[in-house]
Amino acid sequence: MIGDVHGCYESLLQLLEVFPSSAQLVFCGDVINRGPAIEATMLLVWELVCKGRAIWLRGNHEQHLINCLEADHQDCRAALLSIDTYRQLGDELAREWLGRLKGLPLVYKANGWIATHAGLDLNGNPDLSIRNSFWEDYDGRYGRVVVAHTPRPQVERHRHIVMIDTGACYGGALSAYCPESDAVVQVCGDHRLKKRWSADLNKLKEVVPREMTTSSPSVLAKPC
Ligand SMILES: [Mn+2]
Repeated sequence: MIGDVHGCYESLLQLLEVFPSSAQLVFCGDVINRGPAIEATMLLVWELVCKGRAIWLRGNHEQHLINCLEADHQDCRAALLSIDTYRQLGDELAREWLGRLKGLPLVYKANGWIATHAGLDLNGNPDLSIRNSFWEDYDGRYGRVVVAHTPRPQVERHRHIVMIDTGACYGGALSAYCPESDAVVQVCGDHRLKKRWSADLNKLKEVVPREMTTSSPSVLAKPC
């Protein structure tokens, strides 16, 4: 499982070097936007998908781009221009991606665990932007759920939920997590973006309710 890449192409290249070509990868959504090399990142991940090496789950950023590309009203032009991916790719290229983006699955189901971008609603359906209500209410009925979406200082396990987004595009790390072994592999995110977003990752410790049991899986390799 790989957390939000957000256009951090160089970091993704470094991370992929760690894995053998036989490794099955699942990108947990938000491959696009924010970072400096969005098209290169999309092409790299899509190549892995085409080779059968990776699953690219849909994140709220991919969903927003789909919605804006499909919208047929005056406001959509302004909305599109506010999207990094659209600005970097341009109109023609962005529209070429629409079919592929619409085909991205919302959830990946494995034996004993599932993955989706942000979490599940009360009916067990993927919700690409959900936060607190999922963290507080999820009772483990669908097994362990691996999510990204909310950056954390480290990969963290909260009862039945594992959060793997470590804010690569905010100057944090790009993390990969293996649900079978509980291992984490990390490389540095894009530190050039830290200033732009001025996010202090330590402040994120307060995002998740403190009463939830927290533990960090062991980090196997951290070439940062
Ligand atoms: Mn997200």
